[in-house]
Amino acid sequence: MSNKSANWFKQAGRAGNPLRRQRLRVGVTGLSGAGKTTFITSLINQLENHQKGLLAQRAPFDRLVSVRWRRDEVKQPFPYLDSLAALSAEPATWPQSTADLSRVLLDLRFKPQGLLGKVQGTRDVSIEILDYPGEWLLDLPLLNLNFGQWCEQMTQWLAQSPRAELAVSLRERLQSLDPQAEADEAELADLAGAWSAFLQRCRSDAGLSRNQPARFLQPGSDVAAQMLHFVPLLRANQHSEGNAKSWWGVCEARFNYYRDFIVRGFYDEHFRHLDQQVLLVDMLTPMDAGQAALSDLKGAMEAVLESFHYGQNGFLARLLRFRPRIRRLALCATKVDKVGPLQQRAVQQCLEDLMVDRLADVRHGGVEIKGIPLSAIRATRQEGDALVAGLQGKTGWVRYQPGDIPAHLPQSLQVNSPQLLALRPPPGLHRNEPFPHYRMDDLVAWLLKGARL
Ligand SMILES: Nc1nc2c(ncn2[C@@H]2O[C@H](COP(=O)(O)OP(=O)(O)OP(=O)(O)O)[C@@H](O)[C@H]2O)c(=O)[nH]1
Ligand SMILES: [Mg+2]
Repeated sequence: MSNKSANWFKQAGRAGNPLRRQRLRVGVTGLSGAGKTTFITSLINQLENHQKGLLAQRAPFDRLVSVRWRRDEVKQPFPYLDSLAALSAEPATWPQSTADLSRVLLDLRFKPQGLLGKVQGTRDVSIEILDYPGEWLLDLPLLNLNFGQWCEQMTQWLAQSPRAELAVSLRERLQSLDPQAEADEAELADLAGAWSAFLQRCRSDAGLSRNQPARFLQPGSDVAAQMLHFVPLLRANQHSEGNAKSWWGVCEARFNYYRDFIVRGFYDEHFRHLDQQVLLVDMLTPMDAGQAALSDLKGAMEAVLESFHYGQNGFLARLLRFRPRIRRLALCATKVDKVGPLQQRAVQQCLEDLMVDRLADVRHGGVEIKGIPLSAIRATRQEGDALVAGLQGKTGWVRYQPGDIPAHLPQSLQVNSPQLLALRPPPGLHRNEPFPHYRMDDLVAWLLKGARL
């Protein structure tokens, strides 16, 4: 990732009066399919239409004078218009899964409050957000591993169900490689392709979250294809060695490049300045896929959260210009419009149960955590006990009774999930009207609490 793009925050801050402008750097964190792009699209839409929807009725938005979504000065701007085009198509479709980084910059201007406020003039706040393919987050734990350790971890994972069955003959092929023997580039390229196909099966057939290296599934625009030609060597461990031409030498060099430039570059850009984080989690899909998917989600989220810096900045840390730490965290179960109103709280509770240990650590570090079950764009409407919605790719409507969600997640992670349907967005969405949602207003108000208005 280039320095040019890493500097976008700085460039963005120059417009307007930088002395009076506060910047909220919001980390929207979520695995692939968690709902980040839909959330960001809805966030821009709700703010652009702050005078009409639920926002208009609550503080501090009653003092919000104007909102501007900036795209010209921003490198790789968030494709807001593309998302809107998909959502307002006939029949409506969801925004595409994200293939590369993009950036959001929103300027908000608030009217002053009280007498003192009038003297001080208006208050300007910028909200800065990155959107990226959620898969990339799964690479963050690689920052703490060397190639040998990664090989050991993959050997362990491949020995267990369901990865063992999904790896099929690939595991045997990898086991037959002698790390010290001379590498064959053509075979390595073929094996890397087979590893990508295996990761794809893990994701789509078993609903697994931890699919590494993530760029094998979603390369992005900044990686040369050949740099992704490496695989774990199942006969290697952290004490292995080999010359530069051996399987070990070639794979280790590419792994190191991947870790030190690609993963580190993404980490630096995404996490450099965060001061608050919105953690989006789709709980319903893994609840539907079953126990293995839930425990993989738990492992993935815990590993991802390890990479963030939480808690207060001490005086010494500020003095020495250490990286700012996240002080506020919103934990959101997404897409809760798929279940009935009474179950929405239960989905959020199940998420908090799943993450209980890690949340306790984060809270202990002095971070304020707020749980908000969320639907960025509500696709269902309620009719009595039933929900009515349209199915993806179809016209017409279905009426259905979502099943029950347990009040708490069982220790065994064994749940009977509710009926989950692939819903399409609601009809009639337009840029100049606030999208129907569930608790986006609470979330936006929470975000703004991080600013001095
Ligand atoms: N019913 C409903 N479905 C949603 C909502 N938000 C997202 N979805 C569904 O979840 C899918 C994934 O949402 P995205 O916003 O693309 O997720 P993402 O986190 O950006 O995923 P990546 O780009 O792959 O990292 C969408 O295609 C929708 O099917 C919501 O508020 N309600
Ligand atoms: Mg996305």
